[in-house]
Amino acid sequence: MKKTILLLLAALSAAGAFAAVPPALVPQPRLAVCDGDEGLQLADGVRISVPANNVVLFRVAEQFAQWMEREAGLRLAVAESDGPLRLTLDESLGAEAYRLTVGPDGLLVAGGTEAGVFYGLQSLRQLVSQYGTALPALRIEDEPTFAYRGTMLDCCRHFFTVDEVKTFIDILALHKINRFHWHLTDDQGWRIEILRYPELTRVGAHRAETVLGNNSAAYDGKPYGGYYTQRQVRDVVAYAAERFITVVPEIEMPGHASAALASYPWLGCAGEGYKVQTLWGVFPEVFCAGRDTTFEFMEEVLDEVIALFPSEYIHVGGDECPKESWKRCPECQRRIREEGLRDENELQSYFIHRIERWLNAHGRRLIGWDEILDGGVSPTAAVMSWRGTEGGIRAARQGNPVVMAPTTHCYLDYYQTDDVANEPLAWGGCLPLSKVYELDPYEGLDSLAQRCVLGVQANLWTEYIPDFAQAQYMLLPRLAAVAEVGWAPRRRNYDDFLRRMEHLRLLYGACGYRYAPHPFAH
Ligand code: TNX
Repeated sequence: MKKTILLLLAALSAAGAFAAVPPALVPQPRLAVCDGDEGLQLADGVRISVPANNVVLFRVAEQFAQWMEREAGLRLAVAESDGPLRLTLDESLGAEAYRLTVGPDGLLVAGGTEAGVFYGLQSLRQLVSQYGTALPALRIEDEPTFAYRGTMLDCCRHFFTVDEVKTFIDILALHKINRFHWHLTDDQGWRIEILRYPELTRVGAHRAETVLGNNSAAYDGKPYGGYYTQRQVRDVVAYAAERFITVVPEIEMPGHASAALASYPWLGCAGEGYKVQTLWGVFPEVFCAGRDTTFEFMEEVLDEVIALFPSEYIHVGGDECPKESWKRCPECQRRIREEGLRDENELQSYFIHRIERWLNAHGRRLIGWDEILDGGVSPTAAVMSWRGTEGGIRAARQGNPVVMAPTTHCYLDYYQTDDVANEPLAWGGCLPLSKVYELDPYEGLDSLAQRCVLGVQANLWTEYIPDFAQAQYMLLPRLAAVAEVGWAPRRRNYDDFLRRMEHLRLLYGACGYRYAPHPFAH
């Protein structure tokens, strides 16, 4: 047995040399120092030990062993007994905080909770990628600034399989992202099975064809569709939870509703003539805010949604809702009169408030895009600021929780260079890595309002992202910049970030992730 355990607590003569090379971690930890003493040689058979009876840490250790096998060709063993690579909990640390030490006594990852240990192991993956199996003596003390570090994937404009979604979640985990915002309903497709309303997926999950190019006049003539069964949704939610990621589902209302209306035309003001959209944009077909049947539908859908997703926050969209059909609809106008609303903006606000009351009564909180501010927002709704940070700033100043996700810094569907001719078609705009990195989620906020900033989020809309290879290309490496803004917003230096990214890109390669090469020295 001992023979196979080739642990060399070596007085690495090279330790001095290692000490000269500081750890290159992304996101940047609070403190990382090489001590210049004895380090640790990892080898096949080295044991990772976890506290007795902690099944969560046991599973985390097994995940880590799998990464090591894939990324470093190293076959570690997991045991409850003593091992040189120890995972442990330390209640004096914050919930997501960790301490990682390498020294002559071995390697210790201590976390405030299992999540902290998990983040420590993400750092360790990067250290092994940087130094190889001969780790120098070092000490890392780390903790994130923001509690919400999110990334959204739009699975409506283009559909991604469960395996692809899981790989997406793996990528988030590597970056210590802890929220996966899953965009599940939109004009071009309804992607989540709702048992009470089977037409949503029988009809709403499929479009007749898809527009070509940048909303040209030509279409591909190919039916396109897909959806996630509730069983698959549960599988994804569990997979994310094992990576300490909460899945925040988005069910869009009252706009971006074409696929739902095509499935159940009585949900719209006109009551007929709807289709799952085949081009991109904003459409006038929205949920009728006058009829109570719309709200009954929403509540029954949300009833199934909250049973699937343990997330405290449920995203209800709220963005880009044209009001023409409400202006023409007698039911909507009656609602405006009876509720004493001033106009259609207040009708949208009525819609969102009513849904928020339902969510709150069921133990959840509402989050929506910054349009939920129009016509008045409740004091408790969380606002995701996408049209710049202005909405977020306004909301934070009045005390609402805020997630910053402005197009200016967080829209990873935009081009990443201005050399558009040599890039795959993208939404437009140019958002290079350096610009993503500049986001300051606190800008414009005094210290009181800053406390309302829950965090930041990267958004990957997929109108022009037809497959998962391109999704990765758009996501990486820009996600790393968002991750660092969310983890370490106050200590940032772009040149140093790029230096550290040169190491992380190697790990992307080892994991088989595709990434855009532009920012790197080739
Ligand atoms: C705006 S961001 C949208 C999406 C589009 C995106 C394209 C938001 C709340 N709405 O529907 O896909 O722009 O960048």
